Amino acid sequence: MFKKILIANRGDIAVRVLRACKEIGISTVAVHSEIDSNLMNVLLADESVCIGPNRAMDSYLNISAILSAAELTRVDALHPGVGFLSENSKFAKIVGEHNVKFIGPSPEHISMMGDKIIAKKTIFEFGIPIIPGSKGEVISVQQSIEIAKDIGYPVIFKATNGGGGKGMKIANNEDEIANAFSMAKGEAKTNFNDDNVYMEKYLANPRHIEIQIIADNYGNVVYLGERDCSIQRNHQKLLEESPSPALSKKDREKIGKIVVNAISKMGYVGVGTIEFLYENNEFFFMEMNTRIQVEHSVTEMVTGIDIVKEQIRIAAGEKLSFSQSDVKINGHAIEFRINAEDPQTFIPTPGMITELYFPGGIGVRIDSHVYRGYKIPQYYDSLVAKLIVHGKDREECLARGERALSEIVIEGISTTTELHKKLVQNKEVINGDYNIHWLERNLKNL
Ligand code: MV4
Repeated sequence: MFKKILIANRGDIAVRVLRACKEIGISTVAVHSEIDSNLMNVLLADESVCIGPNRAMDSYLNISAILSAAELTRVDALHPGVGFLSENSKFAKIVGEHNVKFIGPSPEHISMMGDKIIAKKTIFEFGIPIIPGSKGEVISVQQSIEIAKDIGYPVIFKATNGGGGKGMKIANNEDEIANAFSMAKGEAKTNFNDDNVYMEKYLANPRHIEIQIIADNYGNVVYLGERDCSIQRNHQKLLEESPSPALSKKDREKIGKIVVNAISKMGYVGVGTIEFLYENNEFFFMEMNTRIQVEHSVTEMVTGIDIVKEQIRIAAGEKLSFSQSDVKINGHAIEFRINAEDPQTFIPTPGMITELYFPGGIGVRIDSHVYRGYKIPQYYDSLVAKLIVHGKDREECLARGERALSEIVIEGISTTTELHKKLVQNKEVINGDYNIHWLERNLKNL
């Protein structure tokens, strides 16, 4: 097992990784920007290194500064967390070349999934269903029209190197193709410095359902059920739950088997998430995330498996300590993302937390890095805390969520807590009757 790990991240996820390290008995090194010297993960770590000025470009994305910190503190592994450099294959490769184990999949698997066309092709070859569309890039309006004739309207153009919904344009008929094609190319160029786009059939009202997998170096691959992340706004997830209210046990087992088979054939090692659009009882591959995700905790609550600890053990060359038949989905879990944002406009509200009380009691988990007197900086994302509640079934879980939300006190800043209180009382949320557009369509009437 590793002796010392550098955590190349900040905030709640850095605390989450640090907790796993402490429980295994691994020393921790925190790296931080200038303003982050009083961050909880820095205070809890055994050692810390300031890696640069506040802008992420100068610190958390500064590869040479992070490598220097790794050499200076003589760590034997590095955990990238989420966001920042966690899906940067070049970073993963350089870390490995410095004799530091990158806690994640191989650079080759990271870059394979980073290119959306290669990802789709690979995933399809290994038997996972994909959305009908162009074979690769579309290069002309004429070609787009030909493909659309085949798959039917509406269609969507997506950036090959895209993500987060940027560079996506819908065409409802042949007349809209030329405009959508050039708009998508323009946005792709602006956002990703690459104007390549591809085309798919547009699914109007799907859910976002993702499968968590974990794979070791010895060919063992296990799926840990799914998460329904459909309640989102502007591609920012707000509430996630497991199991999905839309999925039967039979459907879960069917997609689970397909995913495990594909991941085995790919030779993928580590934790990963295969994201799907789910419509009319059908799964369509969207993307694969090659890192731990923010919402991994809902899966931990229903499976009882510490995914971060398993991730570290796998990177250290250990075998998975459980098999598929050991994995049982127990009850229900919901994660509420408490963000420092206005609950109506979602405009960030950085500033000092002047009063703080987090809920507790049976089935309640808080993953957070903030404390009373902590000042949320303007430079990074706005996640303040994740409230995760677990219950024997969805009904108890929702009631527990409502109870826990009512106990939260966060003063000095606005948070999304108020929105969550409305969500858990909403009839459609209670019925599990929502899709990826539900929040944006219902925000005004909540
Ligand atoms: C789609 C789609 C509908 N049809 N693809 C958004 C982000 C990117 N990763 C993929 N996205 C979508 N792809 C087809 N063929 C709708 C979305 C989409 C979406 C997906 C998941 C979660 C939220 C979303 C919000 C808007 C659009």
